[in-house]
Amino acid sequence: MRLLVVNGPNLNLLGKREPEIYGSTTLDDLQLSLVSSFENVSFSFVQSNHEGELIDAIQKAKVDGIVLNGAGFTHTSVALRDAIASITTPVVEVHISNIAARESFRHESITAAECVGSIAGLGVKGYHLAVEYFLSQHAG
Ligand code: CA2
Repeated sequence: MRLLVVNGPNLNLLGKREPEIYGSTTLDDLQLSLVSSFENVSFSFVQSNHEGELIDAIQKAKVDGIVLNGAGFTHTSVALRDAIASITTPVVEVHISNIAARESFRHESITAAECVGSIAGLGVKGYHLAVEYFLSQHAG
């Protein structure tokens, strides 16, 4: 199965700043861990600080599922939501931190309603759990 993992703005800093919120795993560590944990999955990875690049990646994806951490755009971007709504590929939203337990402006996800489901607050393990979900669906 083919999965695209999309990470939004500032997640290139994962593991390098604010470890008390986001942990010490870097984005490279996370991507390598996914590849080595799921040998039967063909992964592609996109990280961008630019809304349009995230939208292009979602529109162009030829995969069986998308794991999306839209980061700050989760709470602001109608355009990102529209991109998710425009495709038939299922999207699982992941947040490393528990957005419900943080500042009120993080409580609303504009994108979540267009996703099949969301995982938040379980650290980078959430990405692995999202992949497990897709694998369970793929198995029928
Ligand atoms: O918890 C998450 O995964 C978030 O999507 C992360 C976003 C935040 O705006 C969302 O509310 C929740 C922020 C990503 C910034 O990532 C950093 C990682 C390390 C150091 C600094 C920023």
